[in-house]
Amino acid sequence: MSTTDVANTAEVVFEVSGMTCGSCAARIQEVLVDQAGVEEAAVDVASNRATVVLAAPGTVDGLTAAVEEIGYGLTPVPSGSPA
Ligand SMILES: [Cu+2]
Repeated sequence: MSTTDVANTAEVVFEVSGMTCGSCAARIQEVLVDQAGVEEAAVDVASNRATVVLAAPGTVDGLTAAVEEIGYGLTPVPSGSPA
């Protein structure tokens, strides 16, 4: 229940868990773009990554919770870490 602050960036990369195929990725992407403050979301099943573009830097707890609700896990990847 901690708050995840993502400072100084509007683009956040997440590690996605529980995703096994393209339709998982599509579901997750649909949920992400539906969240307030999200401008764009791209989910890549091959790398288990989701890239979200936020309208403004802020917390991403709502995104994590929304994705957990449909049965997947979302963990922010610190910016600057190797792909
Ligand atoms: Cu699937």
